[in-house]
Amino acid sequence: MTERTFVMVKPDGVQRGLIGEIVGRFEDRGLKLVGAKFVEIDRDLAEEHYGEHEDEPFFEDLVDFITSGPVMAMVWEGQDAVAQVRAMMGETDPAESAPGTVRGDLGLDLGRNVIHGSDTEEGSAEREIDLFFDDDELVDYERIDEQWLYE
Ligand code: IDP
Ligand code: MG
Repeated sequence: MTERTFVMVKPDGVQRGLIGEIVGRFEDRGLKLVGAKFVEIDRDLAEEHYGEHEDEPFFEDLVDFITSGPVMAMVWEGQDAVAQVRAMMGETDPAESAPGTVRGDLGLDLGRNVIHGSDTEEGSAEREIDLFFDDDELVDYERIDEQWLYE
């Protein structure tokens, strides 16, 4: 099923110059970029985005971290995009992530795990896309390779 997911290169990934590497992986996979913005997240948005973790001991550190510098926020579209992006990201902890995944190739530490992607829970991706993007900031278009990506 064609769907959209929210992806963000976190401040550590931006500072380490990994935007291109990460975008390239999703492009190569055949996912389609339909929205992107390079922004600094304010505290309110960070707290809302990570609201499900507000009772966790790491919540304040997480909000500090995600607001500590610019992020690359994106929407990627494709078949089974939410689950495919999660698989490409690896585990939450880079130390437990398989080589070949973004976190398994590009990170070492749980608190600096380079990338965010919506989880597969019903409605998560839509909620996050709506938080970061207005409807008119998302682009409908065809990529010329679509007939070679999909049967
Ligand atoms: P996810 O990013 O793989 O979906 P979540 O459990 O949703 O993982 O956690 C959100 C973010 O919170 C993680 O990406 C990581 O940055 C941070 N985080 C999660 N668990 C911990 C922890 O135990 N200590 C410190 N930070 C954590
Ligand atoms: Mg999560």
